[in-house]
Amino acid sequence: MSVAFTPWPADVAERYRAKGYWTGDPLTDVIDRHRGAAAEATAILCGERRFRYADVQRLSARLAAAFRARGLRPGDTALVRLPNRAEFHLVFFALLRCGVVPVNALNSHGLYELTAYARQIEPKLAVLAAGGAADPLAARMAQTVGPERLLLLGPPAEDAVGGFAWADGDPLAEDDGEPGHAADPSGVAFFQLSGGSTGTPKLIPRTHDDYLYSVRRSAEICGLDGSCRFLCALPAPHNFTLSSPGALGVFHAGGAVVMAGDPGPATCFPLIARHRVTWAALVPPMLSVWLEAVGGGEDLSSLEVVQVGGAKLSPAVAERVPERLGCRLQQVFGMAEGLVNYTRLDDDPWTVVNTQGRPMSPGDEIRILDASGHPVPPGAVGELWTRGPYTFRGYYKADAHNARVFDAEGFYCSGDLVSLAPGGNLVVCGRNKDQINRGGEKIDAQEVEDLLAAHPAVSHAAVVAMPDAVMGERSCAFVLAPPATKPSELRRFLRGQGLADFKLPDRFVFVPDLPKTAVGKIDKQTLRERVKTEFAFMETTAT
Ligand code: OOB
Repeated sequence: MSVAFTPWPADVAERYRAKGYWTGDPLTDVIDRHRGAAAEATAILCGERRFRYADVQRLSARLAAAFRARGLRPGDTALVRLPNRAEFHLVFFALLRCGVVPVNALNSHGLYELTAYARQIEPKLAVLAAGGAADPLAARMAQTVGPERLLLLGPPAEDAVGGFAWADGDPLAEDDGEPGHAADPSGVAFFQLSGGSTGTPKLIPRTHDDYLYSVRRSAEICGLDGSCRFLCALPAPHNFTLSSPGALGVFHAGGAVVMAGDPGPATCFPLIARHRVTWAALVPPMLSVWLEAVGGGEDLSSLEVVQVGGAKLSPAVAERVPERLGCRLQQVFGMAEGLVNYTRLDDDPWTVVNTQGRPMSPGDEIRILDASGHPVPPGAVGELWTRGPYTFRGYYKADAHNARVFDAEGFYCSGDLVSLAPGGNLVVCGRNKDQINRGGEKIDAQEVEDLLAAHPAVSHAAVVAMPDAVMGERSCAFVLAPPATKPSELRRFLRGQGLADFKLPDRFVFVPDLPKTAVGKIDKQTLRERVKTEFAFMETTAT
């Protein structure tokens, strides 16, 4: 059994194999390739715990055995929501070993998002950090998969597997000694999460072949080797933190991943000093926080490269990195759907500061098109379309949406507005999708609008981006509701539905009417303009 997905056309797949992009190895190869003496090297540092490659192999095999003993089979799916701890990686590799295909939800996702994912994948297994007995998430997941298939992670234990327990109270099965499922490398390894713009969180099937290539190529571009110490401070499942080159790229290179519970300087600066961290990946608002915080006597001298991605970095902030942090900057413009662009480590300073880099693979194909589908002249702004050896060919179970965002040649419309700079580098200029990029965290406007509209006082809601000096963007909800309606009530209502906190509108504006386009749709462009003139760069105290 395997998970259904839209494959690349056979001739294209053949070409990717012939070019050596796809090697036919499973994604677990990033761990298992380290054998003998190399397996003694440190793979993960998490609090006071150190995991060698041999430990990650042994512990993930042990967890895989526990999954098999509970009846999980290749092609089954799993819903995972874990914090930034070593166990995230152990569970990920365990699932890959037994061919169980996970959705790795963000730790900030709530019951709403998890339920939406569960509806799509119908998981046979759920893995969560243990809440209290009354944790509604655990209760719902126990209903969905059964308590005997709900694995709860408790506080860190000496033996990492000892931190896990089945919700029915049974201990984990012993290792069965099975080598594990020989995954079909051309099949789906796991689902990445889409930022979304259509109201339903979309899932992105990623195959072993395509993802492993993106990891290998990223590690190569970044020149990683066994001396790399990578700070995993953004959410571990995010495509940036996981694969650009991320934890998987570092594992591939034989380096060490230092887990940080959050990306703030109070957590990260001591970890950098203690573990001599060489690489860190940040979103732009967090880079600004680091730049402000540095200078308090902390030792950041080990830092070689700080990567920044997920949202547009302003050149003024970019310029300050070498002097303030004493390291190089790399801009990363990527997407969970595939394509990742990097500025290269030997690029000239102008390129590193002013562009978001260029595609990582010679197999990446990009087109910058105007609204009628024609290529724009060099330097002009257009919509970015792409296809390539690690860019997916269709969202999971979303035929109607796929028909809109793919063209007949398999190019995917990213919804980003870009221009081409010298050297083939891209500059991100805006977006043509109904999304808010809140400091790298993507908010699907329609998702929040639909939930707001379910409130009895609300007849319509329109959520748009509001420029913000710190976050780049925050979210503003225009709501057609009686003036007596309170923002706090609407926030409580959204929270009550289990929506992730970062998606709660930062500002509510109550209006008697919403502007309409000629065809009668809500005119979001007018609302965006209104937000820009009325609230731009105001201190955003939530109202
Ligand atoms: C990364 O992935 P996602 O899936 O959370 O978000 C993708 C979208 C892009 O389409 C673009 O709109 C925006 O995030 N974005 C950027 C950017 N990096 C991503 N916009 C401007 N400048 C950048 N540097 O965010 C992601 C995945 C892999 C690596 C890095 C980021």
